[in-house]
Amino acid sequence: QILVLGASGQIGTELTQKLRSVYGNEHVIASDIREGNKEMMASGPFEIVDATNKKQILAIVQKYSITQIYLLAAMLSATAENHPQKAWNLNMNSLLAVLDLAKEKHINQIYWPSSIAVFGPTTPKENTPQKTVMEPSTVYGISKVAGEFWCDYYHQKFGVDVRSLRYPGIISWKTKPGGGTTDYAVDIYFKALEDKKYECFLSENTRLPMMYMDDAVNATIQLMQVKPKDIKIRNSYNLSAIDFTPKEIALEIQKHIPDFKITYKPDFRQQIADSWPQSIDDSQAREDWNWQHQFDLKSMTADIIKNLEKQYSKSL
Ligand code: VAH
Repeated sequence: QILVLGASGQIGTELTQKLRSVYGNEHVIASDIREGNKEMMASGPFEIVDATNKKQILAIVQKYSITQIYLLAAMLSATAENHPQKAWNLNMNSLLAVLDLAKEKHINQIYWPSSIAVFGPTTPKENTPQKTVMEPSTVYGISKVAGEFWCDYYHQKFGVDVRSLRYPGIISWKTKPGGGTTDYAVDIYFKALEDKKYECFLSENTRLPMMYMDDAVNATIQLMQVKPKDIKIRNSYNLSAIDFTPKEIALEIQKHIPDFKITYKPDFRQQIADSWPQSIDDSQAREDWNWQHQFDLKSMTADIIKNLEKQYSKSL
């Protein structure tokens, strides 16, 4: 039995649906502090849960005999800069609550996402290695570094089976992200279809590591299915697929929508983006559990535009 915390968010929404298709609707309990989209609410059990409240989580764990938790509740990088204390409380207390439930043997497996935001201005920017300097300059990054150390600690000390990936920017079309620095690469597709123009909050040559949602969801489920002995990294695996700049994604969109126009007006998020790597070396994930991505910028763009066009024509 699986519990997804943060199931109504950008990744939670698609992860829940994929888990339901793999393990069966009744075996995947979705939860969040707000309801999810129609598809999720209709396809299986849903519970309102505050992910920082251990008692509430335990009640659900017992009600459904949960064995695995995917913890997707978090405050992202840009929002966290404006609400540091709230971000720390949400990002840390939810993780510690779930780690404790595993330590106390209420559950036996945890997935927790880390991020390339664990890296900072002093980290090598290109092909950032698995083991390198982690001196983040954002509140979000600090919470992810601390979280990674907690995961490793609970594994070493109490044998907790916790697994983690350092996600790059995740690009989706079903649910929008909220409050991240990589959100532009989602917004741009919606704006391209709605008004054929987009004002980007990052500058044209800001290169960041990114990944299509389908790849991210597959990596997550794949990691959770690996035999424990094959998981060599217990803080968090580097994970990568593609990297591009706002200019490059705009050019790709123009192949489908020739009169699409992009303008640039960098804001405070530019500094966050500038502190992160441009590309990631994820060879350890590829070696240890055979990680492979499917989508590049071209195939991802074609897939998103095809799906959004379908969605817009339905809503007309
Ligand atoms: C953010 N999407 O922008 C997140 C992420 C790689 C960055 O973790 O905050």
